[in-house]
Amino acid sequence: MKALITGASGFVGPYLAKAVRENLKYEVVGTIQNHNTDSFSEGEVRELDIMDPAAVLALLQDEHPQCIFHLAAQSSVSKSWKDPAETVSVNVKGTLNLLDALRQLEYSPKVILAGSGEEYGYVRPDEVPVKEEQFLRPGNIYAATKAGQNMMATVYAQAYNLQLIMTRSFNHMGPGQSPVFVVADFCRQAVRVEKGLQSPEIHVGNLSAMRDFTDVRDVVNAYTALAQFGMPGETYNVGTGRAVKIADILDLIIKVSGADIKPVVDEEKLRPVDVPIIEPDVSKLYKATGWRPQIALEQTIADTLDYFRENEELLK
Ligand code: A2R
Repeated sequence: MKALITGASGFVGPYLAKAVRENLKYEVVGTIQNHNTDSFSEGEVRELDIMDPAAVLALLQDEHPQCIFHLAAQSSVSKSWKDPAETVSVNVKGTLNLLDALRQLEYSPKVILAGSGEEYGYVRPDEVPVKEEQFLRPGNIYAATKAGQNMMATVYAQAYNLQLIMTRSFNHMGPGQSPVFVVADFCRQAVRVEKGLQSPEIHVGNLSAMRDFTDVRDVVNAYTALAQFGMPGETYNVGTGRAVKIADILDLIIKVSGADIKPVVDEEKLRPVDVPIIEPDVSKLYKATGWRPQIALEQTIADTLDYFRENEELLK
């Protein structure tokens, strides 16, 4: 049995490949879009530009995977402000290319499409915890494209009887994540302080927002569980179900690091927080799969700090 992972060389892909081998016992084929075949080493590598519909169909016909995890995306909210056209192209047209290729196959593989908790956007405090039926009010182009992906996949699942399972995944964290994301950013700064590369201060933005953070190693186990037990045509929130204040995460990072660090508010990072709390209701995922997050926040932070300690080139 074979699983195909699109966008395999990103943050989630290598963890997912390992989980697929361990949990599902499938062999893994991962697609990369650059020519650097070293960028994915957890399985067989195929080059694929998701923007090329003929190439997507040819790859599926050639590999004949029983299961597909669609991760390929322009995944950065800030980049989606700077280059909305690219984000729409990859996330909407790229996903449509995959869906349309699936429609043309002579069999129907299970497909997990990675969506985002950002799709909910402006959530009122009385709407928390958000269920999958919640009205979507995306607040940025990335979120809008992921909401579009979800809607397109829902239509294709019904119209063509495809086995499409959609996620709305909340914040991920863990070793290997880019420091454009808050937990990796704070951990990197803490390690820079430890090594004397910056004054004993962590530059922070708004710390009052509450968000749900899940270790990437738990997230990928949820994806393999959905591949086994998820219902085609359905959407599942993926998260711990417990929002944490960013300020508390920072305190924990400082505690786990052990370095003497003071937070300093940086005007550049200080964005207004329109949505004070986003917390998902994850009971649908729990009931369908039995999945539960296993890794404590302290452990993720310790591992992420170690990752930056071991990769000094990332501290420059
Ligand atoms: O830009 P690259 O070469 O690193 O490749 C990225 C890939 N990708 C594409 N693949 C094929 N054709 C394209 N036109 C194309 N554009 C981008 O998608 C990268 O390897 C992958 C996305 O990885 P990350 O940005 O690291 O996302 P992450 O954190 O692994 O999230 C996985 C999924 C995404 O759909 C997120 O939106 C969702 O989970 O939360």
